[in-house]
Amino acid sequence: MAEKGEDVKLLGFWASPFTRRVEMALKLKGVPYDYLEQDIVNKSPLLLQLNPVYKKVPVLVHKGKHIPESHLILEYIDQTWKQNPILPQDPYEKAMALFWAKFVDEQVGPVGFKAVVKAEKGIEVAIEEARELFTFLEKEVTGKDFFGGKTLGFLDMVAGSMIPFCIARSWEGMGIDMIPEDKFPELNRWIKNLKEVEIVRECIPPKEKQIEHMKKVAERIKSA
Ligand SMILES: N[C@@H](CCC(=O)N[C@@H](CS)C(=O)NCC(=O)O)C(=O)O
Repeated sequence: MAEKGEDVKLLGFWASPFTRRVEMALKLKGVPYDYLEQDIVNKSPLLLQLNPVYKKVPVLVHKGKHIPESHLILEYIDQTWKQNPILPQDPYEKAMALFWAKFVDEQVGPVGFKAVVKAEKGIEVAIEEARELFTFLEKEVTGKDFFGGKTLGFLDMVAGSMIPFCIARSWEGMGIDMIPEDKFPELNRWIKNLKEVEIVRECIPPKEKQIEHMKKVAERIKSA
């Protein structure tokens, strides 16, 4: 079990899905930690020192060792504190959880958010392209409470922090229902299940504040 004096620090940013998922994992494991909110525009010397390669949050610091990149941090947390496992024990299941997590961050994030905001081929095309990606996830979660099965796991943390509690809020700000219930009943059921998990609710940003934040991010993407 996690004990006092674990000496865990998390450098993060309140609206960052990459940070939110790490907080979910720490809370699920019951690991006490100090949270150090970062300015991701004017980066602190500490952030630059701990993540000199990418200069991004999150960074986890444990007993003086620092780990960047949210997927690696989640794996580190899972291997360091064994209670409430978040990655599947079965090697194939684990590989697939990592595969879909990569898909969420590398495809759903850029196509579902940046391409929709830019809408270079028109908004309808952008929405359709994003929805094509959701059909993969719809299939993956069919018949399960969570991607991880009966309980919240690695892929739920990655996809949950990114999709319903980050980019969906920007679509809502644009008046788009990107994951309508009639097209994606399983994903909608999963989102409802996520909202019932206390540690998820504790880790997600305040909705209105995030919608405002995502509008500003969208403006920056449009004018880039
Ligand atoms: N692949 C990274 C992505 C982290 C990331 O993009 N963090 C953003 C905040 S949401 C950041 O720090 N951005 C600062 C920058 O791009 O300079 C991870 O999984 O941790």
